[in-house]
Amino acid sequence: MNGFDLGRHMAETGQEVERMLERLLPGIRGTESRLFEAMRYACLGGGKRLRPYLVMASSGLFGVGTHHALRVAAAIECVHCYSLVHDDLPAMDDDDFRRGRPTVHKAYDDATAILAGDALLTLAFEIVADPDTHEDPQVRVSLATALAKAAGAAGMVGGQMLDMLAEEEEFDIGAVTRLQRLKTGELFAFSCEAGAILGKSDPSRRNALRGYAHDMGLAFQIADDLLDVTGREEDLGKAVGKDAAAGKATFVSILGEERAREQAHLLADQAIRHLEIFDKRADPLRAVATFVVARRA
Ligand code: GRG
Repeated sequence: MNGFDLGRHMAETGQEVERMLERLLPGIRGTESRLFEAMRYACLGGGKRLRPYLVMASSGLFGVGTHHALRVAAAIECVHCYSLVHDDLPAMDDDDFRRGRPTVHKAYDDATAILAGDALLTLAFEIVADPDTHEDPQVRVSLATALAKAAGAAGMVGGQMLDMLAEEEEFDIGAVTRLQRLKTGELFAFSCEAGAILGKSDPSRRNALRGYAHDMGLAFQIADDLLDVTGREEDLGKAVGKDAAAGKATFVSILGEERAREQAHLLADQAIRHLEIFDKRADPLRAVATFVVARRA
């Protein structure tokens, strides 16, 4: 990975994704412009753009055209932003700050936040299904199916249900692992598989990317749990200490800080080993696995 500058690479990709989102999000006009404004507020000008970066990095392994990859990158960011908007609502995590500014329901109102989230989710599927995303309809169907599975009841939404239940029920390490695999891991898996789908790769490469994503996703989540305990609000742009206050079982509450940190590093190493079948074009993905456990935000 000699000389690979992940920070610069992510920042450049983030700008390209921002421009694509600018184009794909509805312009602020018409009587319902409040909705369009809230959608743009939710998506533009913030976040690490990690999922879009994974789409671009996995696409790089298969020689996928930048325009096609960027459209899928924008679609996954729309799904991610919808999930953050809904997660922040009073009926869920009830958060006032996200990405260093008021959450969408604080800047607008609850109903507008619900509608903006709904519209972002559906926009993601509109983007993926558009022929401009890929000329082959079979590829578009595969993308839509994989995205639906990752975002829906068998993926992120199911994981969010488990997350709500974790406030009332005792979750052991196995249950917390499953919760996180669904809640955050499946969107990471989609992001990594997207390049393989766009590039019509063989199943073994797609499976290797799925294995990478799951281990990297868990490492990311353990780091997230650690940041909830040790991080600073000004770095994270959101409240900290919420899991402990809600009495929620997390990797850190079960394993303790030290073992959780060790586990995160083990998972990051394991994630990198899934990439052995790829050449140096997989260096961006290798660097991401290292980054997610070292990050401060
Ligand atoms: C409401 C259907 C529904 C789902 C919500 C993903 C999720 C499910 C909620 C997010 C809550 C949360 C803080 C989860 C911890 C891990 C996580 C997804 C953090 C946010 O992702 P980052 O760090 O955020 O990639 P940025 O802002 O950088 O994009």
